Amino acid sequence: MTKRPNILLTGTPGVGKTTLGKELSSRTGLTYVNVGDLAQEGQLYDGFDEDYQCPILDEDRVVDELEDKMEEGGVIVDYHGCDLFPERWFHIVFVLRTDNTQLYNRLEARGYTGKKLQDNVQCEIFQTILEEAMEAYSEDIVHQLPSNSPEDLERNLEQMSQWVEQWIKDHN
Ligand code: DAT
Repeated sequence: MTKRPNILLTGTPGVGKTTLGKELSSRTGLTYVNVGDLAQEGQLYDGFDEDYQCPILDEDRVVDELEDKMEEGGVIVDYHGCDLFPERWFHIVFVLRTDNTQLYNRLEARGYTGKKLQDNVQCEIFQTILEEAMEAYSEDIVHQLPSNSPEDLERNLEQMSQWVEQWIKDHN
């Protein structure tokens, strides 16, 4: 069977992971997995966060749920965090980055207000997810990509598709 890489797409909510991940999946044939949706479907939760009014992910059950698929390879994982996944799963990690004003507008359009809106924009300003990724994975597999415009999206898609194609050639 053809070996295929696993990709982690991460970054603050609203940076464009889902948009990019779904399109990359259709261009490369890799399987797109949205961890938020997976948790929702399987009710993979452990408690409720009163501050943010949202359920808390049961990380162990999410990892168990994904393990077989990841072992097989060819998965694009989309999640706004990264230190819950085993390091061995991923061949490359992309951290999408968006300018503050842009991100603010996108999250506001999504209906975020108050503390939730502020905390997410601050998360991007402080590069929280980038630092988390740098700590959780080998720095040479972690790549930051700008995600501000449709041109950025297209450029990222082209670069990532090429990377996937090359990886498959090199490993088969
Ligand atoms: P995420 O999955 O990271 O939460 P998303 O894919 O849902 O983000 O995108 C959030 C919004 O931003 C959505 O309305 C689409 C838009 N968007 C995504 N990538 C973009 C880009 N490169 N340029 C402009 N808008 C983009």
